[in-house]
Amino acid sequence: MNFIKVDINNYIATIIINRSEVLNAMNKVVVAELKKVMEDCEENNDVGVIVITGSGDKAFVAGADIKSMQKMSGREALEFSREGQDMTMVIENSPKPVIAAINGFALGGGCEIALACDMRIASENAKFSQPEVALGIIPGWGGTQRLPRLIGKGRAIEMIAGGKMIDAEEALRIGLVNHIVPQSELLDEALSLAKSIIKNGPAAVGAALKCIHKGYDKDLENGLDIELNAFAELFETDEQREGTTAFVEKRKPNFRK
Ligand code: CO8
Repeated sequence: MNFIKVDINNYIATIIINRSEVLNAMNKVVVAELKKVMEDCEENNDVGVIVITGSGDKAFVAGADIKSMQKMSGREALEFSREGQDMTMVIENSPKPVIAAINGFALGGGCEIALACDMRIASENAKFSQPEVALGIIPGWGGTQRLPRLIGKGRAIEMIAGGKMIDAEEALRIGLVNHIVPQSELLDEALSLAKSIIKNGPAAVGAALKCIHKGYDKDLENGLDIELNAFAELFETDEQREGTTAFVEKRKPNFRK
């Protein structure tokens, strides 16, 4: 890996997008590396929660690499957009919760990566924008789809058509991020959130994520069906037996043997 660093500790993988000389802007190589590292985390039993952040104290990700897009043909743009969308789908479909620790600019594709994560924590200096229209393009890694789902259509249109940059306080107010903390506390906050998840049953956490993601755009009846089946499936696992038995025996469950 040239542009991604990973640190795995106590079942938490911290993925750092590491191209700080261009504010962690992502070209095709960085996109492919982030996708690959996410897939590796999915396979790795030593990983239960994933934190994604940017290197340095200025940017999470300042977007797709504009220089690499300058001379792209329509066909090349389709390919780059698809690669980016595939990478965001791997993040969104991860059975292990993904926390974006947003340590500065989250612009364009950077905001779109954050949107694909399950939870977003921002440092006080974080800034958000979908500025693509100022470049004569549109969001191409899911922004037109995930942003309205998260903050509502009207606010998403304002951000995408206006391209205005908003600060962390505004992002919190409109539901784009879950928490704001001082930059020096950002990783600790993300790790503490991760730890609160790690102690729970991994299959149950994965099943809950799947129900929420798969059910989100369904009508209630179909959403409830997804929940019903996932609920029943957990009763075929050792995890359900360990969790309920630990309660009855008045001890802590041991889900990760
Ligand atoms: N791409 C390439 N290089 C970048 C990018 C970027 N997105 N962002 C910053 N850089 C580079 C700068 O060019 C500069 O490099 P150099 O020193 O060689 O000139 C270096 O990073 C530092 O940046 P600045 O000097 O500009 O730092 P400032 O503090 O003055 O400004 C900003 C910081 C406001 C973040 C500014 O750099 C900026 O506006 N960056 C561009 C932000 C942007 O427009 N992002 C959206 C890109 S489009 C996108 O993400 C589409 C995603 C979907 C793609 C679909 C595929 C087809």
